Amino acid sequence: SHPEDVLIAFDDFEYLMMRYESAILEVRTKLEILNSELTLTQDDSPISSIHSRLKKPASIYEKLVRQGNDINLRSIEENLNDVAGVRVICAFVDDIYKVAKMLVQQDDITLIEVKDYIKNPKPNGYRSYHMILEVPVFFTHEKQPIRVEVQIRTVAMDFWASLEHQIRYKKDLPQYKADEIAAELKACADTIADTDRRMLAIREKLGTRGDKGKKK
Ligand code: 0O2
Repeated sequence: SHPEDVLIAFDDFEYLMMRYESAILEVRTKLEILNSELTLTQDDSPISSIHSRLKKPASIYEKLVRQGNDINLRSIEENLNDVAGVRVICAFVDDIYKVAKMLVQQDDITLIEVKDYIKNPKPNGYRSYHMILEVPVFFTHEKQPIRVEVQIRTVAMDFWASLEHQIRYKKDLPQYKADEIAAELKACADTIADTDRRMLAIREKLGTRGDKGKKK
């Protein structure tokens, strides 16, 4: 038996997960629609890809324990903002802010929290734009607001975050080695951020992504 089995044993656990999965679908659809329209009105797609995941019971359990919160369904809804997670990969840094703005300005979306790790990178070099949103989902008998964590980053930021995430799990290193690797990773993150800036400057110089005049 696993510790998270206590969660799965709750009557409505599956139902709660279905609701988070539905909220993921709603947000994904909104993003796909924005991308379709922007692809028509501009030269290129601002969104390269969209990924989503439902947090696994073991991770939900572990996070509630780590936070010192109760282990029950209400506690999940009240204390976890990232059970439903959507990751949006953009081509250029300015696309991130464009997509975020267009999503948040939709009148059924409630913005709960923003963490801009692009303007304020984490000390380890992590960059990404995080938002906690609440999106209403219509079920058979009611409409419910559901929380979704949306992470928006460039292809380059995503490349760094994926590799850093892999490396982080290899922990049994002597301290001096760990420090050395952390410094290397930070340097790579800064190089990548610089490359993102230069790619954006190139695009601006070319003047591509022009308005095709179809915008309202
Ligand atoms: P997973 O597997 O992606 O779900 P918390 O969520 O409580 O740990 P906080 O401050 O509430 O922290 O959330 P934050 O920092 O806005 O976002 C946390 C998520 O962002 C992480 O989820 C990662 O997906 C990503 N993230 C944050 N910092 C880093 C980092 O330094 N490196 C990488 N690779 N990803 C990061 P989880 O829950 O850790 O994992």
